Amino acid sequence: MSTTGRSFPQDFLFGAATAAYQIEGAAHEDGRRDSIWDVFCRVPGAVVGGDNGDVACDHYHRYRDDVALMKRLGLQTYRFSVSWSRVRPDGGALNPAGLDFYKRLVDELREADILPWLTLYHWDLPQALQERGGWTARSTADLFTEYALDMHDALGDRVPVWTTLNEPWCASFLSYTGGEHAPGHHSIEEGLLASHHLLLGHGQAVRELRARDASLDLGITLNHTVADPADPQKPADVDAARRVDGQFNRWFLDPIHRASYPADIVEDIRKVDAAAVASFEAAVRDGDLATIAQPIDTQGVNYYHGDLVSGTAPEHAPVSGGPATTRAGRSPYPSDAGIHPVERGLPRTAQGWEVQPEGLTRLLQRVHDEYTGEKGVRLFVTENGAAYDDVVTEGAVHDPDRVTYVRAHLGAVLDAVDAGVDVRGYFYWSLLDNFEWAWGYDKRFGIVRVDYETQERTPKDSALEYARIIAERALDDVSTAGAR
Ligand code: PNW
Repeated sequence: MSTTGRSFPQDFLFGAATAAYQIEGAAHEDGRRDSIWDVFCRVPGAVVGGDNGDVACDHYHRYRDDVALMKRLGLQTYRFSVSWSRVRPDGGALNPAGLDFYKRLVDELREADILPWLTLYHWDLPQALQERGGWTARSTADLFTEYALDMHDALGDRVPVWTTLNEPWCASFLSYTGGEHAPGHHSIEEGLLASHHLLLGHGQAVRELRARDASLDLGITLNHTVADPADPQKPADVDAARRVDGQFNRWFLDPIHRASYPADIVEDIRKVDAAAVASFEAAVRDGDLATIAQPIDTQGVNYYHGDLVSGTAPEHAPVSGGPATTRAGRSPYPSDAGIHPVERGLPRTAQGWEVQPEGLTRLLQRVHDEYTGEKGVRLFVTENGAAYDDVVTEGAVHDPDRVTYVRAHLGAVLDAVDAGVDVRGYFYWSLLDNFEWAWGYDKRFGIVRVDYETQERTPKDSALEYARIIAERALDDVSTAGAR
C-alpha cells in the first residue's frame, strides 16, 4: 500500500467492461440469429472498413482465457452484456444453447472470484423485433421485460448486479435520429418513441425483477456529457449548453429520478417537429412515468468527454469529435439549432474525443447532488476509456497516453469521493480492443491488445499500470504529477 499516494475507499470496486456484440463473435452459432447490428453492418458505408462482429475477439470460444486474464490483472468485477438474439433469437422463445454460454461465463467468473455485473441490453436488438418497429413499438418494452425475467430464471442466483440498459441515449437518438448506429434511421419521432420505450422497458424490468428478488442490485447505465457555454456571459452560449445538457443528460435522468421529461426540451423539439412531439406525448401513457421512476440501487455513469458549445456559428470550419455531429455529419439532437462545438485546445484521443478528466468530477458531483444523493443511489463509473494508436514492440504494447488517461480519470473519481460523492467503483472501457461500432476495428480502446489475425491477447502498459493501482488500491504521487 502506497504511503504517499491517494488511497481508494476500502470497498471501492475496480473492473473492466465489454459488450456482447463487440467481443463475442460466433454470430451464427448455437442458434443465435441476427441482431440489428448484424444487419446494419451489411449496409454499405455504415461501418468503417465494412467491418462486422462475426468473429470480433472470438470471446465466445475464448472466455475461459479471458477470465484468466482478468484474474491476472486483479479485476474485482467484470461488466459484460448479454446478446438478446443469442438467448431469444427472435425476441421471443428461449434458446437454451445460447443461454448456456452465459451460465458458463458466470460460473467461470465466480470461480475466479470476480463479481459478475450483467447488462441486459447493450444495443443488439433481435432483428425480428426491429421488423416489428424495434424500440418505436411499445411491445418491445414488454418483450424486454420477459427477456429480463428469463435471464433472472437462469442466473438470478449467481449474478448479484443487474443493469437494464446501457446508454439509452445511444440506443434511441444516436440510432433512430442521428443514424450513426443501428438501425440507422433519421427520424425525430422514432428517436423520441425509442427513448420512451427503452425507459419503459427499464422500469418494467426493474419492477418485475425486484418483485422476484428484493436482494438484487438493480440499475441503469447512462452516458453523459458535461456541457459548458463558450462564454458564460453570452445568453446564446448558455442556451446552447442547456440544450445539450437537456437532450443528452436530463432527458434520461429526469424520468428515472423525477418521473418527468424536461419540459424545456419538449418545447424546443416541438418547435422543430410538432407532429413528432404529439406522437411521443400520445405514447407516454398514464402510469408510464411512475413505472420508469422505480427506485433503483445503482446508477451507472459513463463518461468520455464534455462539450464546449456556442450558440453562434463559428467563422471557421466547425470542430469535429463531439457528439454534436455524427460521422456522416448528421445531428443526433432532435433540436440541434444553435449548438456549435467550440475548440478549447484540450488533448484529443485517436477518435478525436477531448480528454477532460475534471469533467468527470463535476459530472459525478452533479448527478449525486441533483438526482441520486438524497435517495441513497450508489454511483459507479461504468465506462471510461480512450482510443489511442498503440506502439507494438516485441512482447510489449506501449500506450503512454492511455496510462495518463486512466490515472487522470481515477484521480478525478477520487476528487469526487473526497467531495462526498457516493461513488463506489470504476470500470475501464474496455478490457479488450474490440468492435468499436460505426468505427469498426479501426479504433482500439482496450487495456489488452487483440491481434485480430491470431486472436492473441497482450496486456498493454496501461493494463499493467491498472493492475498495479488495483493491487495498491492507491494512486501514487510519482505518475500522478505527470498525469494531472
Ligand atoms: C459507448 N457518442 O459508446 C459504449 O457504451 C461502448 O459500447 C463504446 O464502445 C464506448 O462508449 C466507446 O465509444 C458511445 O457519440 C458511442 O457520444 C458514441 C457516443 C457515446 C458513447
